[in-house]
Amino acid sequence: MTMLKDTTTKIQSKHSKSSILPKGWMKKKDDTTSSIQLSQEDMDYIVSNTAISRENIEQQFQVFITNHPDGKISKKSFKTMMKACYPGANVDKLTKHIWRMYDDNNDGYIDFRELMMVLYIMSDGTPEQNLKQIFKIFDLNSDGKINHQEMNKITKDLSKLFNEDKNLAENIFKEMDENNDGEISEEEFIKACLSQKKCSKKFTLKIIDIFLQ
Ligand SMILES: [Ca+2]
Ligand SMILES: [Ca+2]
Ligand SMILES: [Ca+2]
Repeated sequence: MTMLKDTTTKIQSKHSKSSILPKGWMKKKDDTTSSIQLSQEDMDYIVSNTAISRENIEQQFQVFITNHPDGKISKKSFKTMMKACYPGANVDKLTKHIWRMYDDNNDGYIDFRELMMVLYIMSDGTPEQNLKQIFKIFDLNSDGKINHQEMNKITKDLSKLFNEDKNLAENIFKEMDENNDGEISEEEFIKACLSQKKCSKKFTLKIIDIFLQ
C-alpha cells in the first residue's frame, strides 16, 4: 500500500516540482498564471486526514488557485464570498466568527489546506468532528472553554441572521453546562448537541446549514 502511494506521488510530482525549485525560476516561466503549486506536505496532510483522493485534491487545488492566484483567501475576499451566500444580511460579524473555524494557524489567511479540512469535516466528518469545528466559533479567545460572555456575544451576533429569540444564550448555556461551573467545555458542548438537547441542537444545526448551502 505504501509503495503504491509512493508511486502515485512520484508520478504526480513529475508535473509539480515547484517545491524544490527556487521561486524566481518558477516566475520566469509564466508571469500571468499563478506559480503557486500545492506543496507535497499539504498534499500528504490532506490525504492522511481525509478520504479525498490525490487526483481529486489536485483538481480542487486547480480550481482554488484559479480563484485565488496568490494561494490564500484574505479576510476581504472571504467577506465577499459570505455576502454572496447571504444577500442583504449583515455578514460582517458572521464573517468574523466563521473565520475562526478556517484560519487554523491564525495567520490572517485561509490557505488551501485549511479550506479543504473545514469543507471536508463539515460535509463528510463525523458529528463529533463537525461540533469540534463549531466549538471554535463560540470559543472567542480560543482557551478551550465557552464562558457566558462568549455565548452571549455569539448568539447575539448570529441571532440577527437566524431571527432567534432573546433567551437563546441563556437557554443553550443551561443545557450545555452540565457540571454548572459557569463554562462550557468542548466535551460538554459536543455531548449537549449529540444528546439532542433542544436549543443546542437547533442552533448548531443552523450553523452547519451555512456550510451545506
Ligand atoms: Ca491560515
Ligand atoms: Ca473561551
Ligand atoms: Ca461546565
